[in-house]
Amino acid sequence: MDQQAGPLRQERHGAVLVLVIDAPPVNALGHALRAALWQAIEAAEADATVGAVLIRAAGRTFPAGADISEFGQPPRAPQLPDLCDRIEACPKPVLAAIHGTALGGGLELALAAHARIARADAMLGLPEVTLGILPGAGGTQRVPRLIGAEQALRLMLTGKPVPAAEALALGLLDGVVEDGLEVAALRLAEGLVGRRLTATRDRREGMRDGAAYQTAVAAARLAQAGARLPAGARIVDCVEAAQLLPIEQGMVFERAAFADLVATPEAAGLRHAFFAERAAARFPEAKAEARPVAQLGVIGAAGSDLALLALQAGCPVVLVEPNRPQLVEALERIAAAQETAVQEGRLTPAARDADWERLTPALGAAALADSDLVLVADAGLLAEAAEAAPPGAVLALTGRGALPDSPRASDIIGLRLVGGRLAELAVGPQTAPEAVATARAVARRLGLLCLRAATPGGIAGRVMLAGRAAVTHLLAQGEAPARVAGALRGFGLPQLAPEAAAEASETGASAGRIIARVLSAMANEGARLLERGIAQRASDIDFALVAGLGFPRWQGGPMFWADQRGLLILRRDLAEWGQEAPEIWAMAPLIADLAAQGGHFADHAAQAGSGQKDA
Ligand code: 3H9
Repeated sequence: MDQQAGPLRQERHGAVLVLVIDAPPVNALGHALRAALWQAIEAAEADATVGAVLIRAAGRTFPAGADISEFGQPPRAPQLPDLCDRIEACPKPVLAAIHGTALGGGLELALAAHARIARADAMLGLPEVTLGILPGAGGTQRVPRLIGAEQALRLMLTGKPVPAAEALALGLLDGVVEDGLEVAALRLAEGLVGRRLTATRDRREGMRDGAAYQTAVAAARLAQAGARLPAGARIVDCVEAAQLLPIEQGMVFERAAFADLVATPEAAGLRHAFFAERAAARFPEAKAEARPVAQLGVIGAAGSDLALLALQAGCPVVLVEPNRPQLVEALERIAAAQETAVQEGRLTPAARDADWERLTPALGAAALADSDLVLVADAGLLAEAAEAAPPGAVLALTGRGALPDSPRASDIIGLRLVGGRLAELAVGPQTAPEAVATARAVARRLGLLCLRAATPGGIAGRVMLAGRAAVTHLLAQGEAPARVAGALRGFGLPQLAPEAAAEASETGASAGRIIARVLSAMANEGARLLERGIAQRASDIDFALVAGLGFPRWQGGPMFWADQRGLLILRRDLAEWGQEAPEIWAMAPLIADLAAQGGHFADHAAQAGSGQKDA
């Protein structure tokens, strides 16, 4: 009989027990799922009628890893490494059938099974390093046993997933099917009934050439020398241990390294950045339908950078600038950027020529008659653009400031490019949800990450400016430029360092004091943006700084920094420094309110903070 309960479903097909993981959205291996898998394996082992076990997943993907939200909390048994060992020790063959993404702990689970089959479009990877940790469920020990040190280190140190075909060639998989994974996997499992397969821990394919293994470890160790984050070096140590130690000890070694890394502040910052990025993707307008955009208009020479992005994305672009010399300059800027791209091998001459064919320069706004979205890079030209663009076209202002009143207010939105990677979308009270959805779809098409702000927006820029003001104040008060620069470089914010300062990196008490001054100013400005409803959530501010302005990802962001330090401390500091320079440090009332409740910025959710992701 089939059973349906919780995150694991069980189905019987003759002698094959099929375990279907069903824990949306990404089948992360949280506690309830681990416990259910453990019990199911125990039961399968005890049940004489079960001859083989097949583990597969419902929904869009095989498990995408351990449940990241459980990190930083007390571990709950069964832990993932123990579950993997339990699966591997099952005397009946266990087969994993992979679709979607088998990442991190998900791939480690599959590697603990005795055989693996995947759909051709599946991706397999070990992205733990991007979270400041390492594969901690046996991955550092099992993967090199199968595929050797060089490839194992490539997977673990880059964190980049590989397609199923490559995983098959490497030796991570035993088979790949174009489609019909469920049926193919079941057939395979039926064929395995009664057989005893070699456990991954006992395999040696990747260990045959001991010298090559050592060479790969030595090269990776060299490459990690001086790395800012510790995870890479610990990964190398673990892969080396896989060769030097019996697997039981290798596992203990890995577990200790994982425990060390997961507790580092850098890993906490990277986890915060991971969830901040996903929270920022939740827009209240997620359900609104984006209008189709076949042609993009850009009005104002200052929009040449966006025009270039649009061309690179394959979009037909009309670039309007009424001032002829400025139009020529804008075209020259585009040509120069493309030339550099060609010289650096990022663009072929043929692709460059195709870009130019898609570009229509014009002096008059009338050329925008077929543009479905117009990027207005000069607010003075908005009225002309509004008149020329067809009804329903979205008008996206790329500059600073509030959105102007206009009969077309429902079509108007702010779209500010931050650091070449992030689009801040400033939504006005009258902006239609469809206009938001359209601007977002276009920004994504241009390869940009998106952040929703309420008008006038400018989240990342304002917070960075507050940090800059604090630096200027410290220097004016006589703080040595080299010391300020050293502290900022040490923290990972060289972009705020005074330019002429010497190349030093400062640590210790004085660095801590300088960082506290600068980051408090940034968090204080962030609090003002929250109070005014310009930012939806504190984590959006962190996301904007990390994604747009190079704030070090492992530091999480200024709001995270303040939360970690404690808002009571922030309040104390601001009360003192606000006397000295109120324009920088005068305390935002939100900080006093949250501190009085023992709260954190993370607890503060603006009304617009809900919403859903779109596709
Ligand atoms: C690990 O495995 C450690 C082990 O080696 C050792 C352990 C002892 N956990 O990204 P999306 C949520 S470390 C918890 O928007 P997509 C995410 O927050 C892990 N939650 O979807 C979001 O929630 P919400 C190694 C997770 O289709 C929702 O799922 N694995 C996890 O664009 C949808 O996510 C990784 O680092 C998780 N592991 O991309 C892989 N993953 O809707 C991390 C996702 O509430 N995940 N969520 O905002 C990914 O890279 C992408 O999610 C994936 C799908 C490519 C799978």
